[in-house]
Amino acid sequence: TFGLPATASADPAAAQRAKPERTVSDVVPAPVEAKPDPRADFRLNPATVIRTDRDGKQVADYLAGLLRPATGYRLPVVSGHRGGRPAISLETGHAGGRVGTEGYQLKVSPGGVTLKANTDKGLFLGVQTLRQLLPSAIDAKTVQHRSWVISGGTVLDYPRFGYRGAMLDVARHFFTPAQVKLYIDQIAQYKINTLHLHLTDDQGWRIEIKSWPKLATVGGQTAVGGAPGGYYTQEQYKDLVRYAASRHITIVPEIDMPGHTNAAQHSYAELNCDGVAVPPRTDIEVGYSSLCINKDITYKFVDDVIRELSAITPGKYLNIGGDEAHSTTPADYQTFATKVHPIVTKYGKTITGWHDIAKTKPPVSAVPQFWGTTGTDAHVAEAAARGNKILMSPANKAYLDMKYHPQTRLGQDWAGLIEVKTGYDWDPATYLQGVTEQNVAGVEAPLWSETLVTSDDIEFMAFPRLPGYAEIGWSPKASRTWDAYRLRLAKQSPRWVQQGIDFYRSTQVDWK
Ligand code: TNX
Repeated sequence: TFGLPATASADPAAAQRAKPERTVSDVVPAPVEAKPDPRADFRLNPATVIRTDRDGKQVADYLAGLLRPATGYRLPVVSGHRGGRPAISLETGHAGGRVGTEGYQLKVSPGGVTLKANTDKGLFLGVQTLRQLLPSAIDAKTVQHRSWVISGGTVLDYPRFGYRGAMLDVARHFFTPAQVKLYIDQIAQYKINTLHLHLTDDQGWRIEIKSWPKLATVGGQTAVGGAPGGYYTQEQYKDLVRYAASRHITIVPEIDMPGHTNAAQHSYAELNCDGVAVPPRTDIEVGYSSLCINKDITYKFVDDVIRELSAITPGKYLNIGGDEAHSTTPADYQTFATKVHPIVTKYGKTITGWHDIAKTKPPVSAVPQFWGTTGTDAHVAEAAARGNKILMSPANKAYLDMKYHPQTRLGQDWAGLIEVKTGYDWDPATYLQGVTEQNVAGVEAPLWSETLVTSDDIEFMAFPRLPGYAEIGWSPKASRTWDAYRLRLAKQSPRWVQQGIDFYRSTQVDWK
């Protein structure tokens, strides 16, 4: 064939050049403004460099780490101007007020790629967009001999809400630090910026507390259904926090109380009103346990736990649970809240908790997390009226542990079935009476783990729904429609295949 003219059909590289897998309009979450330009594609090549300034160095190294395995290119990270070589330039500062602290501006043209942001976090989030403009094969772990076209055009982007979260329940089943890191990488690509770790529950206590060592060594041994337990040492937790930070994700640790405390009450007899340790529980009942509200030792315990956890948690939020305290009387629940809220404040943290805490009139800085299933909740509406921001996780829309359909192998259905469209087609600023745009802190998608054992299980429930919650939290309301989203979502699936994500192939989406 040597010497034949290179027509479009005979030259696979040219065909790829003509048709990138995705354009700048196909990104998830949908950018605020995206203008595709098919004549402006940029082709990565062995001479490409990644150019950046001091503040962009970490993100540049991260980007190089993403692009090197599949391309096999050197992609050196350089500073300043190196004449002539085609570059991906990451620039911090002077990105304009409009993009704020998390936004970015991206320009892809034949001569190179320029990404500008006011912060390194903005650069990191812009890099997630950039990744999606490359062929899915970019996520392969070994060198692929092919061309690497980045779709041409411009993007101007910033988030609708500051809090875009995922929650992982590591208490019902324990997930190792490596498993949590894998999930962090999976959610980071959709611009999720918060990972809430549900660290304690009836079936297990998962964080080392040095002043109460048996919480971990005894309370950490159990899990649902007799599965092996486990816990994070403080060193392991700090390492997780650091890893998350490298993906610009903040960890919010949760200590659930005064209910969901059986593991603690099993570990220490003195936490029980009658001074007798309770037996361990590995079933999935809720609402039977309570700390002893009228004992001083209870508040010594809470103080110690919050002090130690605050010291290893750089993020501002600490979640104190508060849900389903059916074995605590309303008066005791209020007493407990009145004593515990100042402890959190004393250690410099801002309270989050399930929306049950709204009825205790927490400080206005506190962020109740709405997990109800109907559009009215008087206590939450009153909290919003007092000035509390609300984190939206309505269980019939945003619970990643709900089944997709009656036959889904994993998950529960108490809040309903959540197919991909149901999970996407709602808005956090209109779901709840009395809670409008300015009252909303953001969106979080909780993944409870009663039925989940492996990382495949996590992936099957989180994908394809999680990108939808990321988009609800990030993209302007006006640019979100199910009909357009399902097409963009479909184009994500080849990436998940490359990444080894075991996702649910919903029939609502025509997967690529
Ligand atoms: C309710 S939602 C709970 C959890 C369960 C979950 C299962 C909430 C704040 N509490 O204890 O794991 O349902 O879907």
